[in-house]
Amino acid sequence: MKNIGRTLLTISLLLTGCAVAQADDVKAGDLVISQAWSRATPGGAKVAGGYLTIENKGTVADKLVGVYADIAGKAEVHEMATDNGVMKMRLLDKGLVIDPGKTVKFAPGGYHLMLQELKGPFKQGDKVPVTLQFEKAGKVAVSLDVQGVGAQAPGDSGHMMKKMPDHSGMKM
Ligand SMILES: [Cu+2]
Repeated sequence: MKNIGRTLLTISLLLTGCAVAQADDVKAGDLVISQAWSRATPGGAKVAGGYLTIENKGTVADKLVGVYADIAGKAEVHEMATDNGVMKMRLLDKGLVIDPGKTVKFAPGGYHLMLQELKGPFKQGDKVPVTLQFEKAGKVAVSLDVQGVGAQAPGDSGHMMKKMPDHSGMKM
């Protein structure tokens, strides 16, 4: 009986360990996805950005071709860039190539997951499940850790409220 108890304890510890590791890094084939986060949506906002880091540890390129989220009526992969001094974003309708040996970081002011037609607010501390669709690695489920309203990075409390380009007030 004692041994069984110990075995069960070991198993549950192992399971807990796995769950914790998954919240941070998600492995799918040669890809490692980490630091998935988003921001709390202020009063009734219907759009939110999703940010994460994708590392390709393999020897062939893969491509992020789509994103899905139950909470969003529409979800897309976007890029934000300065065009003649004006910040603009565009839909990456041909997907985003993740070259072998490279790490692509999604962040405010750059690549982002654009979640639109939100069915509910994002609150700080929430975990928002989204599914990434890769050409080779297939569907990969990740969850976005929701940070404070003004956060610029995961773990950022958002109190600084730096003036960085983001979606608030942007027109599509
Ligand atoms: Cu966008």
